[in-house]
Amino acid sequence: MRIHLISPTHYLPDGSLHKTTRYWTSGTTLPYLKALTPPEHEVRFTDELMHDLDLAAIEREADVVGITAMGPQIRRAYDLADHFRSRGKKVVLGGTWVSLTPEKSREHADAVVAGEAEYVWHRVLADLEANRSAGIYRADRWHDLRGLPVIDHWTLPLLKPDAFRSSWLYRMYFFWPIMFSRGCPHPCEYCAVQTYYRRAFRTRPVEEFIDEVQRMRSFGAQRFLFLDDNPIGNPEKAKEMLRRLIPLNIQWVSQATINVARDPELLDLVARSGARVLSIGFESLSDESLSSIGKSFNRPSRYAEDIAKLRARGIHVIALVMVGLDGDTTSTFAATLRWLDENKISFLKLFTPAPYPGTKFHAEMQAAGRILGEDWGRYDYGTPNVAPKNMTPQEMIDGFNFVYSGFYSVRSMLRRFVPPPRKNLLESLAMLVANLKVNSYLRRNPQSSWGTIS
Ligand code: B12
Ligand code: SF4
Repeated sequence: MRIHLISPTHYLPDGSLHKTTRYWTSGTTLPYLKALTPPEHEVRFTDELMHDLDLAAIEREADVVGITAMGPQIRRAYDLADHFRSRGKKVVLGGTWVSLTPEKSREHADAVVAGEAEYVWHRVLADLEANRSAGIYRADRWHDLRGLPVIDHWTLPLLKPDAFRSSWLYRMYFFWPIMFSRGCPHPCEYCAVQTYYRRAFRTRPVEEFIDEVQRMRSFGAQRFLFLDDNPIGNPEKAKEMLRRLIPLNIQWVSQATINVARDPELLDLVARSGARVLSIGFESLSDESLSSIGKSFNRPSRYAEDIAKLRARGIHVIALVMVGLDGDTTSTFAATLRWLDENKISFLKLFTPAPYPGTKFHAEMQAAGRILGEDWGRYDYGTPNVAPKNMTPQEMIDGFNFVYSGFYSVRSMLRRFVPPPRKNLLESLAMLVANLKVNSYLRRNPQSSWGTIS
């Protein structure tokens, strides 16, 4: 069969499609699914974030259309699915959001893959080829992440191969995606990852991971993005991997929990293996807020010390912070901004709570009648989708804009970047440029709460 895989983009509030001409990394979902597809099928793919979909060509040439969706892409994914089905194509939906809402997704597709594709994709295709479908396909076990298919990295949908070969700046800008683990063992109640993987956490065999890094090094990859949600979920496995990474002399960025700073051996290995930037879900400075979302392990009283330890090793910290949680009041915003400045956070991503269906947080908010919006296309982290407890939704958005524009003001940048940390000066410069870009975006788009959406 001829298969066309699509990663849709999301709609902007005015109904247009969000597009970009350049991106600093790429997901691997589409080339990975292609590598997983039995060889008798022909596979093409399009990431709509950067490339326009040629609807007519897909209608003409494809037998099956496979669509992935994360976050607010889901609305566009359903629209595309309906479109292609109305043109007689067989449509399969999969990915993070689809896995949270398989029944709803089934209304828009001939087949739905809920969860990992490794054990079911070949069966879906065989069924569709035989003109049948079991509806929702869910593997009966998690994959052990051994012997994963090898992707063709030069086809990464958001990579510009020519720019990578010709431009020093682009080589600094682009982070090659790689994955060490899947899932996360923590219990945060709002988290899609926790719900999707049901808290199962697995790492790839270290040998296979290191082989992949070496393979990628051989074609010039130097800077890597770990796609992992929490690569230190099993600290001992992470240490084993990081020890092997040190001699490969790469630079990497990742998400991780703040626990990365609380284990001296782990922190030392993280720094020596080339970590440059870590995105850390602090979420809140309030113990009450953290306990309301099941993230008490964060312990705000230790944040300052933890961040100082990371910075002392030349690692920049991107803070992920939620606004309007149950322990927050309108005075929380000024305190948060002060804290971000004092701790010299390098970059900030703010989030209004998104009550993803299937999560415990969603169930609680629904039972309390606090869900404000069911338009999943607006689950973009900049829209009030949950009624806050101690403020109005408008106060939450005003507070969001206050923290966001305050953080990306020139005054705050001066406080946070002068003097820069002594190690990894070039990285500090790159972070400063990223701050300046958000500053300029905010001046052009006063509706800044949309600024955090990728
Ligand atoms: C890379 C990435 C991005 C990149 C690149 C995306 C791209 N277009 O290439 C960028 C930075 C742009 C991005 C943006 C966003 N992202 Co994102 N992203 C990821 C990340 C880190 C890795 C994705 C990946 O490549 N995984 C590797 C592949 C192999 O795994 P996979 O996608 O899960 O696919 C497997 C299965 O799910 C399944 N599958 C997936 N799709 C399909 C489709 C079909 C047809 C089939 C059969 C199977 C199938 O098969 C695969 C093999 O088992 C994930 C976290 C994660 N660990 O997965 C978050 C993640 C998916 N993103 C998330 C979110 C929220 C966002 C944003 C909304 C964030 C924001 N505020 O900006 C935006 C949304 C963008 C949009 N346009 O709407 C959430 C999704 C939550 C949810 N409920 O859906 C995740 C889970 C992160 C998180 N911790 O919450 N993202
Ligand atoms: S630590 Fe992060 S990835 Fe893990 S469950 Fe909590 S929010 Fe999700």
